[in-house]
Amino acid sequence: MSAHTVSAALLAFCRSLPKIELHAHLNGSVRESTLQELAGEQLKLGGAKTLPECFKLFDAIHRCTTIHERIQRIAREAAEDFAADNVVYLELRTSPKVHLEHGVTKRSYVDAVLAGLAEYQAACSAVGQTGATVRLLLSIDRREDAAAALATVELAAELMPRGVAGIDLSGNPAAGELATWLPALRRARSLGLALTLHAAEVFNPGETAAMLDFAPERLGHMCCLDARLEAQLAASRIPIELCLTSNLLSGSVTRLPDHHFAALHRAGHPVCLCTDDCGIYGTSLSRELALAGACFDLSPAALARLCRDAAGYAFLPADERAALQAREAARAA
Ligand code: 6MZ
Repeated sequence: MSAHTVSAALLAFCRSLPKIELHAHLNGSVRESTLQELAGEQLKLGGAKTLPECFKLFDAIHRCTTIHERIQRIAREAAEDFAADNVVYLELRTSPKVHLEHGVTKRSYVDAVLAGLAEYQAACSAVGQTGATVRLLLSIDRREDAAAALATVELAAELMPRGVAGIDLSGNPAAGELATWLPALRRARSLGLALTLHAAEVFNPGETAAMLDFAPERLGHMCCLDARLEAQLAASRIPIELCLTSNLLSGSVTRLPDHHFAALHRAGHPVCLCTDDCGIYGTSLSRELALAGACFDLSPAALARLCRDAAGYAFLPADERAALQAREAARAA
């Protein structure tokens, strides 16, 4: 469901662009058909959901997906689906979960995700294709305490050689306090993990100012700012992951034409368009680009530039990021 339609031609153009997805939650990107198979008729995706409704839905999704074989399957399918949408570089994020009734520990959960991604890569190699490059970010859930957050960070550091590239802070913005996770976030930084924080999905000026002061490599959302925070953000030049459909359907913005993408893009602030939860919100990265094109009157060249610029914000070592940027530039030429 969406109040906005985009033309088939614009959508086709956006599909043809090689894209970079930097903000996608694994369990939010679950295929509707897979969820229906796993959960039966009890769970329905699609439609507008307030943030609290959205987090209730996540709890229900987690109850049926947090089993090793299922999480492996969902990870493989997510990589397949983004690649089918012509995403060439994907950063997928997920919070490592403990479900002892199914023998799931944070470590075994992430192993299952990595096994799903390896399965995707193997299937590509088997048909002589390179496939999308996929990196994993581990999320700290705002319901977690300091020790659980630190455990996620230590796990991420250990798994860097297997494709874990950074740490995200996400979850219900009404839960918890930044001070709880700061020691873990500082530890992540000292271990060389890149950081992205969900910020200002709801109005919380003290926390948002502290997050900006902390200066993560990227920020997600940044919807609810006052003039002072806008100035602090502008001065920071921190790249922002923007998710149009998610913000609209969850009510963080009221109308797409008023989305802060417009002002940030106009001001030349570094931004990238992302899906957030393409399964829950029934979207794709191509569709998000097409929506931006239609709502903010962006030319095809401007849309292509958005994709290319996103390569510069990837959580990759400088040489790999430069190679990704060079590939994007060569494709555009
Ligand atoms: C904040 C969100 C989110 O980690 O189980 N998540 N956190 N704001 C949002 N905006 C809509 N969408 C998803 O994926 C689902 C988890 O990602 C976070 C929530 O913690 C959610 O439980 P994983 O793979």
